[in-house]
Formats: sequence, structure tokens, C-alpha cells
Amino acid sequence: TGQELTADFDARIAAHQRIEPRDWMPEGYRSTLVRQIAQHAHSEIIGMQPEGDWLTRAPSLRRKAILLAKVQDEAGHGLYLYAAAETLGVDRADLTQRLIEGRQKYSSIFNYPTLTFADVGVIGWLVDGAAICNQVPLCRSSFGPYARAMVRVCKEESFHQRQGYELLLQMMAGTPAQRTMVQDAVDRWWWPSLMMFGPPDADSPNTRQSMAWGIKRDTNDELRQKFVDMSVPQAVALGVTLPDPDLAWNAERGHHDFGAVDWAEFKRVVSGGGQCNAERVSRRRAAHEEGAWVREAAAAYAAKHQGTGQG
Ligand code: FAQ
Repeated sequence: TGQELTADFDARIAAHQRIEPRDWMPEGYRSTLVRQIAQHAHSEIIGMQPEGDWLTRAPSLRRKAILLAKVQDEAGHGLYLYAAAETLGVDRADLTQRLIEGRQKYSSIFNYPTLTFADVGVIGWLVDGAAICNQVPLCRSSFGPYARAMVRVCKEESFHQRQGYELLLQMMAGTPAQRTMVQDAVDRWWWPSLMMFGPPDADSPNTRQSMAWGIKRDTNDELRQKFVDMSVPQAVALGVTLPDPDLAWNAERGHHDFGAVDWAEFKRVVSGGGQCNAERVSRRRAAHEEGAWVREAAAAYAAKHQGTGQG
């Protein structure tokens, strides 16, 4: 009966057992995972654009090779994540359609422009740093395919974070103009990075249920705090100032206090009003349309070889 299935599911979650695609699951669990995994996949794919803009302008062959590898990894992450979503009975083509029609979200962070090459370094340091902070606990997510995808994604994200930090260290050892460029990039990306963790817990409609189901393992505010605490010593080592006059160590809490995030800006960016929303989505749509002939050719090839063992 439905009640027995629910009780069995709840018992498995309580025992920290993984839920696999063929297992029975409540409809809300399935739809929450589809929402979160699709949003995550879309973020990886849209997230190729801000850094991709610097591929043709990287300052050296070495920097270009590193950046190319990173952007390709992001495409790979998007693909594993779409595959993980497909185990829940949705179709990647349909998810892509929902993205380009603006019916599904992607991370707010990718609606900001990359103005200088220092932005490439700061995205690696702060944006990938925030992504790791959020995704390491997701390796313990209750849904098997998502948790397993996160293990590999996190390994690659660590390399991404290191390449960004190393780039910034090199720029900080350069000319005064290079150091100014790094500080300017930090000033622009710090607050949007804090917004990546989502709204404060009190305004997060999904956190409570997602934690009860083991889809999320920590709340948005817990992860944001962890990220602030880990970034402060890294900023000191780098020699940059984080743009928050209220940032201070609180010995009593054992954490850094920090200033108020501008949640009105977050809402504006998530609902389409950021600097680059229109461009990001229209480029994604154009790439999808221009790739139609490849999909058609692949499908025709597969149909032709069906049953011949050469598919
Ligand atoms: N942007 O109730 P909650 C990367 C939405 S890293 C846009 O707290 P939830 C790597 C949320 O969907 C970035 N929307 O929601 C990379 C919900 O809307 P809905 C991707 C946001 O799901 C680096 C509403 O607000 N990472 O791509 C954002 O429990 C460099 C209420 O929020 C992931 O997706 C936001 N920042 O918690 C690639 C990680 N925050 O759908 C390239 C997996 C919230 O109800 C270059 N996802 N919203 O209408 C998660 O951990 C969670 O989904 C959260 C949000 C924590 C993002």
C-alpha cells in the first residue's frame, strides 16, 4: 500500500541508505530532485559563457590551455547532471527547452559580466570555491546518481579553484595595475558569490523538506558561513580586501560576522533583471538552434545502424 511504501522510504532515508532510480519515491522527492539537478545542470552549461568569453583573449598559451580545459569540464558536469536527472524520468531535450524558454532557473552568479582577465581568476577562487562548499556535502545526498555525479564534479572543481587562486597569486606578484585589477574583480564578485548559496534559511521555501529527505545536507546559511570563514584567510594570503566593512572575527561564535547581503539584488537577478540574463539565455538558445543539424544527423545515424550492431 501507499502507506507501506512511504514508511519503507522514510526508514531508508533515516538509515542513510541511498535511493536509486528504480526504487519507489514520493512524487515531491522526485520533483524536488528534478528541479535542483536541472538547475544545477543548467548552471554548469550557462556557466561556460562568462569564462568562455576570455578564451580568445587569454594572455598566454598556458593560460588559454588551462581555461579551455576548465570550460570543457563544465560542459562535462552539465552532461552528467542531465544524465542524473534523466534517471528520474525526464528528458534532457525537454529540460533544455525549459531553460531557453526561461521556465527553469540557473545560478544567479552567471548573470554578471567578466570585465577583465582577473575575473577568470576570481571566478575560480570564489565561484568555484562556493560551488565546492555547496557540493561536497551533496556527495552524501540521498539520491544515488546525484551523489555519485557530485564525487567526480567536486574533484574537478577543486582543480578549478586552484587554477583560479594560482592565477590571482601570479597577478598579485605583478604590477600595481594588475593588483588593482584583482582587487576590482574581488569587489565585484564577493557579494554575488555569497548569493549563490540561496536565500536566508528563513526565506528558503525548500530547505526544510530537502534536508528531511537528505537531498540537502546543510542549510543555505550554514554553507554561506562556512564559505566566509574559509575565504577570509585566503584573502589575507592573497593580499586583497573583501569588500565588507562589517566582516570581523567573532570569538564567541567561533565564526566571522559579515554584513547584510542585498537580497533585493538577488531577487532581481534571479527573476531576469541582471546585467547579462538576456544575453546568456539568447546565446544558449542560438547554440541549441545552430546544433539542430548535429542532433538530427546523430539520430539518423543511430536509426540507420539500429540492429546492425554498429550503432
Ligand atoms: N540562483 O528554497 P531555496 C556551478 C532559487 S555552481 C538562482 O533555498 P533550494 C559550478 C531556488 O532554485 C552553481 N536561483 O532552494 C560552476 C528556488 O527556486 P524555485 C550551481 C536560486 O533548491 C562554477 C528559490 O530560489 N550549483 O555551476 C539561487 O533548496 C564556475 C528558493 O531557494 C547548484 O545548483 C541562486 N543562487 O536551495 C560552473 C548546486 N539560490 O526552484 C561554471 C545545487 C536559490 O523554488 C563556472 N543546488 N535559488 O523556483 C543547491 O544546492 C540548491 O538548489 C541551492 C538552493 C542551495 C542553490
